[in-house]
Amino acid sequence: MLLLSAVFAGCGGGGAQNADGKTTLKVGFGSSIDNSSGGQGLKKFKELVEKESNGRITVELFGDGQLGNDKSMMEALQMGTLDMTMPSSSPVSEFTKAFLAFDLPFLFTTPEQADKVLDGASGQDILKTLDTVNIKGLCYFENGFRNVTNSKHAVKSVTDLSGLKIRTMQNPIHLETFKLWGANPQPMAFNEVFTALEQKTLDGQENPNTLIFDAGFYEAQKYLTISRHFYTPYVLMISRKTWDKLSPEDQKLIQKCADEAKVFQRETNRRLDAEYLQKIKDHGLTVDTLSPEETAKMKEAAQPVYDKFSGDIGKERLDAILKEVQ
Ligand code: TK8
Repeated sequence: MLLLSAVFAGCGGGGAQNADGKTTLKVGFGSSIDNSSGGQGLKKFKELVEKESNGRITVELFGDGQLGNDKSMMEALQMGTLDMTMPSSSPVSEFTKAFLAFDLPFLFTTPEQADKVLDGASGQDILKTLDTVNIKGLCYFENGFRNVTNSKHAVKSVTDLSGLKIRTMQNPIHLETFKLWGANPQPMAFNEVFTALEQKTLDGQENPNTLIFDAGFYEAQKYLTISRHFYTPYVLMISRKTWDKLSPEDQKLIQKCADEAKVFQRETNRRLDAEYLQKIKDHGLTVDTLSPEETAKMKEAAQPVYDKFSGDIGKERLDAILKEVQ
């Protein structure tokens, strides 16, 4: 048995130190490295780590879901066959339910509120639950406020969502919320969405402006509603197996570079959100902004999910977040 595990540990795992004392960290990501804000944040992380370690640690970035989707890359981290990834928080809830907190509709209205909760006690406590699934959570980057697009008609009120086939992430709160809004939600992995929109097996989807542009969804959609119905953080994470192989100094270095890259990435995302919205408009999509009255109606209609998932999130944890948001 001992012999067997020694053999397995030696084969193909990530983060192994080479004979010359150098370490390579392989990072997988679902969206593009060059154009998405998440990708640019990862590039900043790579640049910082390689500089601060004087080239002793190399970071290799693989974008566009080349190494899998959010869920399968997390599974690879658990097995130690991939070092790092950065899923949206929503699929992370399949591994630890505490992350469901961030899926609550209209939880945050400003990015500053999100920063406060994510970087504060509640966000850090939720990040720590990854310890229970063999993963070390480093920090939160920003995917952002999500908006609805579709190819059928303008969505200006919750009733306009009625019957629309909308792709959601594989997440029970997102699914339940869109059902409460009268839509026909279709959970699907990110890398399957473009084709489904193009082939009209879906009417619409929901994502931040940056990804609606970056993933080319605008090419298959006619209407965008600035609804900001969910806020999604990205969770930057590293395999526990990789983490445990690093020296305490290198662990510190990685954490510091992650925190620095986070600041850069959030700024970049907030800039690109407006820039890419303009590009989407330039492409001819009809853009509506949900009015405060309609936003209030949608929030009200979705209220049951707060109670329904409070047990999964943890009641104390949820109460603390709601207090921090106020
Ligand atoms: C890949 C996903 C994506 C997410 C989704 O990067 O699945 O809609 O918004 O960003 O994490």
